[in-house]
Amino acid sequence: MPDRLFRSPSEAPAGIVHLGLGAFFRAHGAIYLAEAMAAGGGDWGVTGVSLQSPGTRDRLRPQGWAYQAVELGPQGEAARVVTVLRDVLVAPEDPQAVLDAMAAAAIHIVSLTVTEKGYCHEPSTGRLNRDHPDIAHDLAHPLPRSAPGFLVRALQARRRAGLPPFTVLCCDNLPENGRVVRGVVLELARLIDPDLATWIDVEGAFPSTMVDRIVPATTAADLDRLEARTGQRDEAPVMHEPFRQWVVEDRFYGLRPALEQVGVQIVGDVTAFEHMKLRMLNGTHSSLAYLGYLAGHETISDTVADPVFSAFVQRLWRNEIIPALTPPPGEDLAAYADALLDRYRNPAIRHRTWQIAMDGSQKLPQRILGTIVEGRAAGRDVPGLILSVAAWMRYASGTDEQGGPIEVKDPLAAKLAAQWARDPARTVANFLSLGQVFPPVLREDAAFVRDLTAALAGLVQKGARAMAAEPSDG
Ligand code: CS2
Repeated sequence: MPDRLFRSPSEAPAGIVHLGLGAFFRAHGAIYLAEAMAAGGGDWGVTGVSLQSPGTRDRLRPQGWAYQAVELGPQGEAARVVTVLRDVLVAPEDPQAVLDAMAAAAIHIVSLTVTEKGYCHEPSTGRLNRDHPDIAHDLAHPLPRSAPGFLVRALQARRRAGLPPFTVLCCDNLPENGRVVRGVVLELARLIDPDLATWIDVEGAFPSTMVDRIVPATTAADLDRLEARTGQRDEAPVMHEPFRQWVVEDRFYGLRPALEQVGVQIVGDVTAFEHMKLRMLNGTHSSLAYLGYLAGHETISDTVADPVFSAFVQRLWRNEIIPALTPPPGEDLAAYADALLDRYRNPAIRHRTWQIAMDGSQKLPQRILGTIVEGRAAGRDVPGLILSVAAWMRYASGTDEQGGPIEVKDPLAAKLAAQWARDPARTVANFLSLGQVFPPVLREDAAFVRDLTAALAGLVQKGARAMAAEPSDG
């Protein structure tokens, strides 16, 4: 038996609680924090919290919370051991322990990667969804289940103890993510304790951030390959591309790590960076995920290795997405698009189209629909984005182009499948009636409805690859 990876955990107290201890945070924020501590000092160790299952905690505990982050470059891989975690808690097992950790005086920041659906908001409006079962639970019980519930109850405990609030640092792919989380926290707090809501409104700090690194799910083959190379067994490594970016608004309550010393861009307003990244990266990721999956491609790199799809995504950037964006300071959007295509092509990153296709109902509004609304208002054609929306509908029907089943993961999966009808016009009308996803302006846009119906009919008749080909190739 090979040795198990192990490092003795540091005794220094944590300064950060992180909600949602998935692979993304462990391959991105955690590494920046480790580097910021090495560069600028401070007690910025992290207490990680899993909001759902104990798997990550159980794999990390025998390793003293250490794990490897493996950079997958086109020329080979390089691993480093990350030791920034001080403890890992599993919220459903002991929600009080999570609240106690968040309410500790040493905690200055609570960061989050709980995915889009973790905010329990309506994606089309950003408002708290009061009918969400976890929100209904959190309104009725002092020990929460949802991320907004933990934030509100922990802030309540701090206020009662005479402590300042922590900075809430949202690291999910939502536009103006600090504003979104602030909105749902204030809405929930108002329903629980209006004085608390006023205190959070005045004192709370919710900087917005843009986060970027492609982190495909770790596979069993990754564990075995790493063990063969290092001679040590790590049950919880994370895989990531070389590229990384983190842009953070300088609006913290009190202390923060020396992030600017390790390449984090600290800015006054992150909005232009967020739009660039969400629409150019995540938007095309979703397009390629639905179309690529339907065309039989397993990963993004397989999809863009097909010239039809690499030409398709370049047309999307050039004709439909870039014209609607304001470049952030210092960014050249055409160069950003070229760099994205290189990142997508990295053959070492096996990022499954199925993984990215998950939770489309929560992702489409900010990734694709906003660009369509703005494009149409400016009189621009957006055929590739419309095809992407049709591909999402086709995917969400739960049946692939060969008639086989698709395992659709989405909080609205059952509802989405029920919208599918034989007639494309009916299917489109049904989907557009989902107010959580589609803004009224698109439902009322007759030309959009017509083009979307034609795209869907084309997908059903000719398939995704033929539809993604340029009209003259088709
Ligand atoms: C992806 C993102 O899974 C997805 O939906 O689009 O996780 C993407 O890889 C990251 O945002 C890259 O920073």
